[in-house]
Formats: sequence, structure tokens, C-alpha cells
Amino acid sequence: AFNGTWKVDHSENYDKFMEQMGINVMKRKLAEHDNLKITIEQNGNNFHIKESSTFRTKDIDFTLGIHFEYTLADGTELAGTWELEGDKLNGKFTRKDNSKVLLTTRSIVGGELVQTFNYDGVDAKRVFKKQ
Ligand code: MYR
Repeated sequence: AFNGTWKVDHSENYDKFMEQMGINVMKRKLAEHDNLKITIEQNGNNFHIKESSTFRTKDIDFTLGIHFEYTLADGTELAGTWELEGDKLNGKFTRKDNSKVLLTTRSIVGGELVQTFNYDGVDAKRVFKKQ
């Protein structure tokens, strides 16, 4: 169900979320219009993600339940896991610099991919449309 190419359509509270993450206003303005596109290929428990945005292109491989590392476009390093709970992907990642937790989920809602974020008390979401 997650398979396909998804292009960001709109975001909610993403600026506040990034601010909580410590990202400065200039970078936040750019990130609001990052044209993020993710291509998801799921094979059983294995996922291959192609991320492309105005910042970079990046390939990510992970297996459900297996710890992996991921670096944000601003260089912030995270490590954690994705797990599948029913139809929802639950991600739990920890920042390496301050040990704070970033929670994220992906689910398909009405044919759109909804990704939620929570960091340090601030929630946000981004909604992606299938290409
Ligand atoms: C992936 O599945 O796409 C790779 C792993 C994602 C880890 C968590 C991503 C959180 C992204 C938050 C963007 C924050 C900008 C401040």
C-alpha cells in the first residue's frame, strides 16, 4: 500500500516542528518549499526509499524493527527503527546530539500518504499525493 512515488502536497504545523528541532528561520523557509518526493518500495519487511527534495537526493534502506541511522538535510543525525502496526508505520528515532526522541508515523488516508511528526511536545504532519 505504501509503494509508489509520493509528492508533498501540504504540511501542518511543520514550521513550528522544525523550530522545535532547532532549525533557523532561513532554513525553515526553504524547507517549507522543499518539494519533497519519496519513492517507497516495500518487499516484505524490507523498505527501499528514494528521497528527493530541493536539498538533496538520498537512498535509504531499512528493515522493519532493525535499528538504522539517518541524517537530516541539515546534518542532524538520528538513529532508530520503523515498525509496522496494522496498516501504520511507526518510527521512533533518537537524535544523536541530545538524545531527544522524534516520533513519526506513515499511513495511507483516503489515497494520500500522511506522515506525522512529534518532537519535544510539538506535532506536525505532511500530506503526500501519489504521482
Ligand atoms: C525514511 O523512512 O524516510 C527514512 C527515515 C526517516 C526518519 C525520520 C524522519 C524524520 C524527518 C523529520 C524532518 C525534520 C526536519 C526538521
